[in-house]
Amino acid sequence: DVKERTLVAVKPDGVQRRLVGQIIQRFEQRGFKLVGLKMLQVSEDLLSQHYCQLTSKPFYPSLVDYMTSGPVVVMVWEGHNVVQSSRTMVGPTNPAAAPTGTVRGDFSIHVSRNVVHASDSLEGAQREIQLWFQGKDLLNWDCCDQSLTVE
Ligand code: DAT
Ligand code: MG
Repeated sequence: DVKERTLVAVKPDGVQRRLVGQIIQRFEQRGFKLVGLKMLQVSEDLLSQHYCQLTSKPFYPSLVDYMTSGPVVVMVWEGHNVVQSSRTMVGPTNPAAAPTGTVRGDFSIHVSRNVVHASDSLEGAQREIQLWFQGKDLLNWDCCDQSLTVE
């Protein structure tokens, strides 16, 4: 499905370290299409909905502190197999286990400061996109090189 979409976010450490451009560049050069983008300071309420499966974890309070410590840049990327490919590009949750060449493997060393978020499944992506974006803020547009990246 060439219209598959996923949510990717540069977390506060990634914004502070000026990694936004390099992270966007990786998704652009892979061939995915940017259909939504914004910068915001995350509220605790939004974060608890985003991470609803993690709120009872022991690390959740420090995750809240980290994720609300500064602005995030949140994006929706579209393209063939984008959910799974984005997870591969981002790398494992723990940067210590992340291969070089992944965002986490190239830019981070510790699970509590892993630079970037990407949705983990189609259903998760749909849920997260609805949580972070209003439908009107996601654009349907034709990219001139589409016939060169998918059949
Ligand atoms: P991912 O971000 O790879 O989807 P996740 O959804 O399991 O991983 O967890 C969300 C975030 O929570 C993760 O990016 C960093 C933080 N986190 C997860 N496990 C952690 C742990 N054991 N200690 C500290 N932070 C953790
Ligand atoms: Mg996750």
